[in-house]
Amino acid sequence: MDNIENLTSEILGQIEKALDLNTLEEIRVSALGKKGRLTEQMKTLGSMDPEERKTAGQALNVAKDKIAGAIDEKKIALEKAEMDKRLASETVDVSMPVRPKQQGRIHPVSQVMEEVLTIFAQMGFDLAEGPDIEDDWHCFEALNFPKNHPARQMQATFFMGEDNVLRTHTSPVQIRTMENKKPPIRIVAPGRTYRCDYDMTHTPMFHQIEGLVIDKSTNMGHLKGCLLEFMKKFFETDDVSLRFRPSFFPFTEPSAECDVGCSRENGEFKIESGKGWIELLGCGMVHPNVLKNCGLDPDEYQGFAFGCGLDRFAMLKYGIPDLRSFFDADMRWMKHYGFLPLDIPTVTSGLSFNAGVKK
Ligand code: 2NM
Repeated sequence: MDNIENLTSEILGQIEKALDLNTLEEIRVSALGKKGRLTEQMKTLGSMDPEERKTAGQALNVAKDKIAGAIDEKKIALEKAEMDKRLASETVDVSMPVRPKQQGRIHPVSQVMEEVLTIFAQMGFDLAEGPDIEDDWHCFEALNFPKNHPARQMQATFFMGEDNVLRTHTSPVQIRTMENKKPPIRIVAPGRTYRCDYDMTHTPMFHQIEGLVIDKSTNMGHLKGCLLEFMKKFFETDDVSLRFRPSFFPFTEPSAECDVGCSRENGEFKIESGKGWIELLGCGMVHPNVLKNCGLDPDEYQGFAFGCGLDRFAMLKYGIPDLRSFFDADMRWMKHYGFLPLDIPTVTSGLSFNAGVKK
């Protein structure tokens, strides 16, 4: 008996001192496992006489319960300690900065591209894209350019071998769309365009966006409403007036140039009605020849198209004077005119809520 009590207190002592769950499990196996010290004691009961077996059996059962109970208690305590330790090591300091100070910036053209696409997407336009290298058919012929048109000449267009050119506008994307899709069509085609030109307001690569809407009764009223809606959203003011002047493009008839009301006071340029005008884009009703070239019947379908330079929109909205600086990759310029990567434009937040914020 003495034996069992000694053994019990020895094992309880070990349990008490156990520092982790593995050690505790080892103690349990060595005491209560198949070959454990208490289990071995149980095996000796068979050889005892009945009286002795009864007392020894009871004592062993009491010892087993005590040890099992102590192990369970210790296990809970150790598990809690381990969890506390893990929680302490995994805490997050919510007052720490999310990330180091941003160095990179979003280019004003990318910013304006996002803004413009966000607005047109909300107005129900699909996005259409096409290749930068085009063939003569999609870039000129299908668009009703006469063979001798100056835009086709060497000094205006970059030629890429026999039949291929760098697209001079994104209109080929509209041609491809009309060739492949039955109206109703409502798309915008943004992208890089190329012309042999370089000064304050022209770079050999620039960005355009063109729009195209084709249906059975689409008319110039729709064009005007569409552009007015767009200008209000883009320039973030309701005080927008538009003026349409007759113009000429081979691919539209009638054609118009669209001006938007603006003021230039104290060196500040502002979009508002009733003062001056600035030319913003070209537009018109798609020429019947263009519709025919794309396999559409001009007696069944008609529609409007417009096109404008995104770089120009960026210059006007964010007050950037020289177009050439757009493509200098000058980090100081980017720090001044660029946008922070996490400020993504949405129509509801005000597209340029981050403009002018100190960075
Ligand atoms: C402009 C001005 C006016 C235009 C026309 C077409 C097409 F393919 F439908 F005929 N695409 N884009 C267009 C019309 C482009 O840019 C100044």
